[in-house]
Amino acid sequence: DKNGNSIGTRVDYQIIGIEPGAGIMSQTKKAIKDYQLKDWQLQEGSSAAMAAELDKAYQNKKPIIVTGWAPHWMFSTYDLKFLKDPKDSYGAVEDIHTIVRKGLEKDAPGAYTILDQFTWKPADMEKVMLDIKKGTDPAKAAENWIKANGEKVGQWTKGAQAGNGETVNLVYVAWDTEIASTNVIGKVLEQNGYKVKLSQVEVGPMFAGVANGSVDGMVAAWLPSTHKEFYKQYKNDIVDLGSNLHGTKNGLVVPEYMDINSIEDLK
Ligand code: PBE
Repeated sequence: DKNGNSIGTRVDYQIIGIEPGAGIMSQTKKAIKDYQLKDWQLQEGSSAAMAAELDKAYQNKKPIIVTGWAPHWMFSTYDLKFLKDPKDSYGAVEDIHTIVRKGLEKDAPGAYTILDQFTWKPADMEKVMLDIKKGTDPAKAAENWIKANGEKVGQWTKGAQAGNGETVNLVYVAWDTEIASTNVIGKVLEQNGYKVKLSQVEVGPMFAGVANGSVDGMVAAWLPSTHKEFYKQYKNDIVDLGSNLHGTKNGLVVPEYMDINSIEDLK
């Protein structure tokens, strides 16, 4: 309803979004349709700007609605909740897949094996994300985690031929989840004889680069829903090495102190 105290009025009918190409942005547009939130607007921006706005609102106990995802450091930094999504606009719990270019297995078999064997848990990723959030340089945060998790890393490198200084080009988008994972796997490849180059790109070019072979791979494909359009477009030109993490979630996120619990409450 539109009376003065409605949640819409209090947040100016704004949902704070992130980069326009992100899957969570299309999912949110779908949610706006599915729940008939016709007065609402999805604000485009960046993951960093979204986090800054959330922080500002939270410090002032102001209402705010953001597009959010887990794993994320924000859940251990603030008391937050996902709004319930009974219409399933955001899909179910997902996996993050590792995807490499055709020919990598032949050109850099050790790197291929390590990328193929890379798998960890949401709690692992969260540790790295939180370290970065606290100000540690991403490469250093990756090193810290690797040092503390030798056994896990040993499973990824098991049986992998060492590199000979070949360059491995990895691409990623500046989402906090992907900054963490890409730095960790990049550092592991480096420690196994490869020269690693990390490039930050937009989500479309990330898939396109692996598909056209101009880069070697990425660990950032959220499937089956978030990136399904990209996956559909490029699936014949890429090598999908399967899940590197199970248990992600996308949705609308608000501070616990807000008195709404479901996307339906926005109507
Ligand atoms: N995210 C983080 C991405 C995938 C990784 C949820 C912001 C997206 O929406 O495309």
